[in-house]
Amino acid sequence: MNTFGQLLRITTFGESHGPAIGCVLDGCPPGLALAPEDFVHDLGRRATGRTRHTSQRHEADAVEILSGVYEGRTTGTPIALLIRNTDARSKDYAAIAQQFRPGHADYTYWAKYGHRDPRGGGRASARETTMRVAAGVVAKAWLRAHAGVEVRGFLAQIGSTRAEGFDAHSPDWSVVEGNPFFWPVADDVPALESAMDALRKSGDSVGARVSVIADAVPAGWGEPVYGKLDAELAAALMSINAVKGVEIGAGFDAVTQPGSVHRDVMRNERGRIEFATNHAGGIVGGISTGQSVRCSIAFKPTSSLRLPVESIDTAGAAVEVVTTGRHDPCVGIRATPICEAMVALVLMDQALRHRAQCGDVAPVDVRLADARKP
Ligand code: EPS
Repeated sequence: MNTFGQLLRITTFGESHGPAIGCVLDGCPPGLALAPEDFVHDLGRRATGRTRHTSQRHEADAVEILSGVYEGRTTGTPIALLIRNTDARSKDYAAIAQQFRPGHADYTYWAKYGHRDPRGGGRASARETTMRVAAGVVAKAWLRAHAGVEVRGFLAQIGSTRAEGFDAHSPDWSVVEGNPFFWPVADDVPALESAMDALRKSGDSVGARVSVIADAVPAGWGEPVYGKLDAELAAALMSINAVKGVEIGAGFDAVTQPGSVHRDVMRNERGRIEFATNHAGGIVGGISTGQSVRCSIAFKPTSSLRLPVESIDTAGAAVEVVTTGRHDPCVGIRATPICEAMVALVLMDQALRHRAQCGDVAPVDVRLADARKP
């Protein structure tokens, strides 16, 4: 299962220390403008080695478009993208090749396959997320051109520090993009930098929570039973390495909200449907409501630590594991563009499916607007 999506199918391939990583996107409609430069911004937001707060592996992450684009536009044939790995340091992994890092996929890959590439985490490495972001660039561009949809995210929490005192439904995106953490409150950034410096020196790691908002999603995207929009978002987001939880809208807070609070009251504002709140996260019955689609994603603390820990090796012998690779003290810090990409890919797939089934049916809000206008 290295492929997901239905009308838009994404396959990623490659290992962290192999010659290259890549993806194939099948099902993108023709005519979308696409050039290698379009990938630079989002890949740079995700990349290692751009600030002192992430892994210091330096990869250019330059995308080669191998197919599916002619004279700067997609042709409707599979889009193949490739990035060559240039800064792998495989000797860092020699000592732990037969050992299991607690909390890492080392053990489960070995238990399942018996034979694995341990260098840089192999296929279980965060390096794999590069191609999700590359594919997401295409989805974001199509969503913007097709429906004016914007998918953006921010970091809502690092460890026990929560972002507070800002509009979580509509953050100031220039603040989010203006610091190395995608943090929505500018005044907090100096303290976060100090905390991350101290954490890095300690050798330990923390988790984080990312929030993603997709604005201008029209009503009607999603499937009512199997293939619900929220179910597919949750599956796609849970497929990102290190993700341990996904919430849609109010998420687990819905447990304590009375129904009278949780329901998002609707009214007709001069022919347009408006909702007083968005506890549903823009999805009801598996189908988008026309409000912003909102989700939150929990990342566990990085499992590769230079702090020694007792474990076992592939022969079952007790060992002390020390990891010497170039690791992130908090993988969640550069996860915002990864989560945005997964949301965009799911939305584009659902948009294509909606168009395939209902493309010749007028949008409900237009009919309502016409019916209620004086
Ligand atoms: C990773 C381990 C490190 C990170 C890597 C993810 O690999 P290495 O030890 O080879 O530097 O640098 O992240 C990336 C290379 C990337 O592009 O995200 C891991 O175990 O997940």
